[in-house]
Amino acid sequence: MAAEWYLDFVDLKHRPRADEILALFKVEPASGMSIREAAGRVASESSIGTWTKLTTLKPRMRRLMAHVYEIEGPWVKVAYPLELFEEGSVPGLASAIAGNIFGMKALKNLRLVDVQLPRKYLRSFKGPLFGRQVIKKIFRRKSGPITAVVPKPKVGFTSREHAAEIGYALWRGGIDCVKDDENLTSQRFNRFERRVKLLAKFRDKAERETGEVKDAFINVTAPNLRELERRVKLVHEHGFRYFMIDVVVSGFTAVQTATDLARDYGMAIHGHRAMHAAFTRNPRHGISMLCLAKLMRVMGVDQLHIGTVIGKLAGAKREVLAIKELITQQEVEEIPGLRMPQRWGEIKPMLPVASGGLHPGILPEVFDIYGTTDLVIQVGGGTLGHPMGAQAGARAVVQAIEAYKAGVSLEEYAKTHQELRAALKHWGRTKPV
Ligand code: CAP
Ligand code: MG
Repeated sequence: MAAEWYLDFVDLKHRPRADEILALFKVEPASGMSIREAAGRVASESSIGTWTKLTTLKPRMRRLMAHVYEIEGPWVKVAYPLELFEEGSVPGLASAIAGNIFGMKALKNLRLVDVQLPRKYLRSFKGPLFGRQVIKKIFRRKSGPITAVVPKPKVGFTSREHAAEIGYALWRGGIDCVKDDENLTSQRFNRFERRVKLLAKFRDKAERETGEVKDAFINVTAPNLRELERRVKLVHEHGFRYFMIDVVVSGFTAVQTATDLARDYGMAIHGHRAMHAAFTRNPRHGISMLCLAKLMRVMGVDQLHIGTVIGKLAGAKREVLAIKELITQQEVEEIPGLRMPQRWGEIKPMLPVASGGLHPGILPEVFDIYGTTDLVIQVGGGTLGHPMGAQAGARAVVQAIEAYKAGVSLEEYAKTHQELRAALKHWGRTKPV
């Protein structure tokens, strides 16, 4: 009897059942290791195996084994019986299919590209409460884009400066949502409670004065789940329809807690993905952004940063488009090496958020990629760096959207709109790096 049983997990004749979870990995074996042996280790360690055969394994447990059912070059597909996983738990899923396997010595690199989730499993999740319906239900408009601006510098303002000076100016300039930055939580100079209170006060004032719906993406990212819950409640009690959470640094348990709370309070969630690139950026290792976005939709985040293609942060066009389609459609097809087929059943779509290095001069390119109807755009530096100040910066963003929607070039529109003119003079069509 061989001590190892990794190859027992490879069965290229296995035909995945409709209720199995299927994962696509890119596998780079360590030197001296065949792809078959390496793939077997992935299926084993991510289901019921370990480095040796176990004398405690009862025959009935074999049905929980995952199976490598396809190997094509470096691409390996693994089928997991649904019974392996707790229903409705992304932490439970991730600890298996995205757990120990990334550290195995037998693998030089391992990339989880995508995971195909069966209907039966998806039914144990609720998905987003609003998704794209935020446009209609919160902003009472027919189409997007929803506009958001982060007061910059990202941190440093007092709560009063944040709300009364910058936030208010942005709302008055025509922006829908004042957004907290990912690293603004509850620092000494800008405590959470005070920021929420003051933002509510100036939101009401801006709403009264403009007659428009105004909201904020206030960051509830907290040191623990109790505090997270307290912060969500506080935001809700101050009349906001949204809150924001840093979905990666907070962790999957926090995200699922947040989505439950959001349902209780009838709120939408803005997901910021800070830290994702630590595991999504290297195409040979880690977890793809597409896979992360899929898990966020499953858990019920309403809108998520997925990149701009042209802004300051990494993300290739082909991938961003594949993610956009995945999170906005009810059914998507396979793209070899990039995406698995997925049917979403009852799970609502999410809204993509384009952010990072945007300014009025390059917004048309973002709209060419994303369209304008189902989209959130965030323009931080590209508003707060405007030579005429925050409110004019906000106006320039709004004017760029108006021009695009009217089918007029920015230069043409700028002739009669001084804020846009100043923005174009300042930044032109620069693509920041
Ligand atoms: C953008 C931003 C966002 C990034 C995150 C920032 O600011 O607020 O955190 O967009 O990246 O701090 O960089 P600017 P992504 O508008 O000033 O660039 O959306 O790719 O997750
Ligand atoms: Mg930021």
